[in-house]
Amino acid sequence: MTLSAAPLRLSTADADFEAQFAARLHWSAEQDDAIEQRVKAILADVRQRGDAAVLEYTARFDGLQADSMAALELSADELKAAFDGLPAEQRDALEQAAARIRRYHVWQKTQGGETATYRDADGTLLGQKVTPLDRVGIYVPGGKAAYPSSLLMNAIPAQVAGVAEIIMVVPTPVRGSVATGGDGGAGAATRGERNELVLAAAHVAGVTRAFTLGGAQAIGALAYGTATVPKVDKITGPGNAYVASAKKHVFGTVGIDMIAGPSEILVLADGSTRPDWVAMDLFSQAEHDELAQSILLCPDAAYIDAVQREIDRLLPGMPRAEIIAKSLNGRGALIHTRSMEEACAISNRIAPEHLEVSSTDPHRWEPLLKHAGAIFLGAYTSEALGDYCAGPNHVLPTSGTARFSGPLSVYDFQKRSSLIEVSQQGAQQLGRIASVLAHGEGLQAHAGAAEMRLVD
Ligand code: HSO
Ligand code: ZN
Repeated sequence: MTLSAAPLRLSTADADFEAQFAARLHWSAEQDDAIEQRVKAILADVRQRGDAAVLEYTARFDGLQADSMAALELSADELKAAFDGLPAEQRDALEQAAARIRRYHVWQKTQGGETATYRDADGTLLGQKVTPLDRVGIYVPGGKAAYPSSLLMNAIPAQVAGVAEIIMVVPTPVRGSVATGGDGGAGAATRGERNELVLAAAHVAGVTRAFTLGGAQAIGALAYGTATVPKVDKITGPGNAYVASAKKHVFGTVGIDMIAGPSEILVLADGSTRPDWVAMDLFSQAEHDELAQSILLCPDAAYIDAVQREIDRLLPGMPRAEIIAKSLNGRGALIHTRSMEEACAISNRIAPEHLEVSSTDPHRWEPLLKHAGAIFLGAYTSEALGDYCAGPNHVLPTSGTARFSGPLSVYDFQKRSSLIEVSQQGAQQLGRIASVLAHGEGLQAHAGAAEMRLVD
């Protein structure tokens, strides 16, 4: 069977454009009730029985047998050994990416991530004190969805924020035949499939502790704490449907980041970029997931034809051609617009996770763009560079949530406390205002506390 990929062709001039556009964009992360029920039961069990429950679920779901939780902990030496065992080229790439990501987030911290105060004329001091979270948990998916780059994107901002302890969990399932033996040490465990690049990235990022745990049981262990796994204050990182559901359930006991949907890219093209570059950028998100969405918006119909020709030419050479084809055929779109201005307006309606402005004059269009997780300006700024090493975070709002939220950041690992120091003089003016409002609310003690501080 020869694969072909033909994203839906639409034109804003078509009478049925709105209906077709809405149908193509439609996406709902439907809750699966069966998953919800199982996750609830696992969480309750982990909460009650701690390590014993976590060990049982890890054996049942991941096939990973351990005689103690200690056997599921990866030592700093093991993480370092994973790093040392990589080819020099991969070690360098990880370190350079980490350094750039760190530098960006250090800069980000200076942009509103530090304690600041001001004084009223009467000497009253007001401001906000910024403090890091004490301990966070980072979930790293296993198997083919394991991205070392995502570990860097979660752990580095936490570290830059000043989080003292970063606890990583990563499932290492045993596939096929049952593995045997253990490595002795703290305890014996079968050895699951480990992703060396992920472990190496954990070394580079400097995680504090790491456990070979996954699924809802790992989220439960982090949220409630067990004798071995420390209870964290916030859990970040992507995961499968069980993990997503578990994160929603533990929200409130701990903070969580976001529940990410499939990846998306929107390319806004004026027709000046090489069409093969744009075709490959569309592929780059499509290859993540059959449900990923790649969209091109362009006022030049001949250019859209050229991109389609490049899609046809390049697809057969892609190792993940099947996933790309399913994604482009099912959710992709090539949209002809009347103008770049109209393309910008449509992009704002979509609020994409990634937005490439593939134009000779990207700064002309950027002011028109309001809603996007990350904006990549100019033909050389492929999203792939941002995914790995440009510096800004690649954990971004999906499914239109860029309308009200932004990238994962240093700020997600900090919190703010208001600072208020009222001077004697300030207490006179504020006391009168507070007294009036307190009486209005019928709260006599509030009024009294304000009035007692009035000098006469
Ligand atoms: N594009 C993904 C991140 C990623 N890409 C990781 C490659 N590896 C979501 O922003
Ligand atoms: Zn990507």
